[in-house]
Amino acid sequence: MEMTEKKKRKLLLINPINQYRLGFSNDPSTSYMPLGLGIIAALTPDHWEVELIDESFELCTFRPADMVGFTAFTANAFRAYELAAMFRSQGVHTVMGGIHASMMPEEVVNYVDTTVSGEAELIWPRVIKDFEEGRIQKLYQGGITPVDKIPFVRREIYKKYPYVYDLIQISRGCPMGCDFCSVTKMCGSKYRERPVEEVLDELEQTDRPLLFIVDDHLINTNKGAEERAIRLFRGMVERKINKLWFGQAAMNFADNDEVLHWAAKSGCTLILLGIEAEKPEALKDARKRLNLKRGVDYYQEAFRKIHKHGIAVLGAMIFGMESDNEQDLYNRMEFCLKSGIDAMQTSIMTPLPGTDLFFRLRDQKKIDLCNYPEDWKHYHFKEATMGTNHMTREELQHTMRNIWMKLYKKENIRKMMFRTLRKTRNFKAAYWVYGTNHNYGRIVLEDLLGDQPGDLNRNLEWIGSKRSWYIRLTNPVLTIIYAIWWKYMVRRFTGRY
Ligand code: B12
Ligand code: SF4
Repeated sequence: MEMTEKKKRKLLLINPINQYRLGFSNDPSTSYMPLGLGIIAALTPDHWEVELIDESFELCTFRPADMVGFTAFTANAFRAYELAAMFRSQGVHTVMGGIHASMMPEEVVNYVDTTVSGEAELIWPRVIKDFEEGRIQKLYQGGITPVDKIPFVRREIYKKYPYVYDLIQISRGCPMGCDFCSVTKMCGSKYRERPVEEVLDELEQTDRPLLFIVDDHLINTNKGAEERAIRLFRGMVERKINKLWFGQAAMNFADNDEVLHWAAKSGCTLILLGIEAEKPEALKDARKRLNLKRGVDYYQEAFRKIHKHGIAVLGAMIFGMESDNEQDLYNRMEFCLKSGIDAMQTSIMTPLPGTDLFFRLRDQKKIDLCNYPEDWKHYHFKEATMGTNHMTREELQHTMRNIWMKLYKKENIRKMMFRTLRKTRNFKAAYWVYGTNHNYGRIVLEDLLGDQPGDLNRNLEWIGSKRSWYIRLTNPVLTIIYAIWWKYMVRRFTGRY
């Protein structure tokens, strides 16, 4: 036994984090487990020891290994290259996969020993075998995985870190092909839906009280999707998979009352809706067909239906579409404030590599931050990398700073919390919304955070400034609510750790 243990090869799986802008990794409550690496771990044979290093929690330093595997979003790609250089200088074989490697394999091959483009399920066993046999190649194409070949995520690798959420993926692919999005390019245009029973079995292996279903569309647009969703949510209730969860969906999430009923019953508390814009011209820019088809007038009706079931809405909005002018940005801000969305994800349009938007704007020489790979570190959606047809990059950035200061102002997010409570009559939803808006505020205003007078503290208050009457008035109310619910909430929202 001891002999076999000694002979095991070592695979380090690394989630590199952009050190220039931490983004979601700024806070443990928004540091999510890298699911792709859990799949790689599941596909790796037993005679390999696998260890995860997640830079959301610790900086990666050199440690001996036979092979290092990086995953990376575009915003983290440059950091992956820095780390790869460190491991390569010590003779460790480096491999990179994930979305950036899939969209930019021709770049990635210059910085790591082996690049894996596309999904890993069908190709990773071969990569490992080739490595063991001394004939590993520079580039592998993974392609699209048939749904029955997707393994359960090997969750034990996440145990070393205090992730607040469990993550699960129940389907891949999207036929919509929006202009700015890489999902159709990465995962193909057909929905690949895992069998409901299998998803429920995997869910039973998760043990955190909070869950994030990462699918881009919780309810796909194909035939039978609603019925399938109901089976899933009902199955969660029947199997007593007791979670508070959030997911991502398109506007069709609100179509069917029975779907909403079972979603809520199974613990759905917050749903991210890809709204993107309230202006049809901007939706046309982005080829956001689904929203155009419904019409922007439908949005509020959808929010109302969702609220009725006690679920809060996280509106994903994009600012800086090609046709946007300054007034459009302020109109979008007003929409965020008044439309009835509860939490606000407000991103700056960013040309992700591999998307139609990227190729078009690159050819038109409209992307300002294009000194790759260094400039990928700006591609985290909180920094303008280009202007619009009516604004320069600097004007866009400046306007966004003003808008963010208004949207994520402490008074405003507190008002939004009380509004959510009124509309959903769900305290958990209101609390989640409050935390989410706080987190987004910290992410978009990251460069203003500090502990000196004039800085913004982590509670989104200006250090040295007097508190407004609204904050002073509502503080006692919140104190009472916390006193009653605090223990329960801490247990729910921080997991068992
Ligand atoms: C979950 C998710 C998140 C989570 C992150 C969870 C996490 N820790 O990874 C959260 C909510 C934090 C998030 C945030 C953002 N996200 Co996001 N997110 C996703 C989503 C919906 C699913 C990713 C996922 O878990 N998939 C399931 C796993 C199994 O798939 P996978 O990671 O691709 O892994 C497979 C392969 O890539 C490969 N692989 C992966 N890693 C490795 C490593 C090796 C060594 C090998 C060999 C293979 C390999 O094998 C796996 C199995 O086939 C994708 C969309 C999508 N469908 O992919 C967008 C996506 C990844 N996100 C995206 C974006 C843009 C963002 C944001 C910037 C959005 C915003 N407006 O703020 C932020 C910023 C994130 C940041 N750190 O900078 C883009 C990224 C594009 C890019 N080129 O970088 C995507 C593709 C969506 C899109 N619209 O295009 N996101
Ligand atoms: S934005 Fe949503 S609907 Fe559009 S391609 Fe991406 S995943 Fe599909």
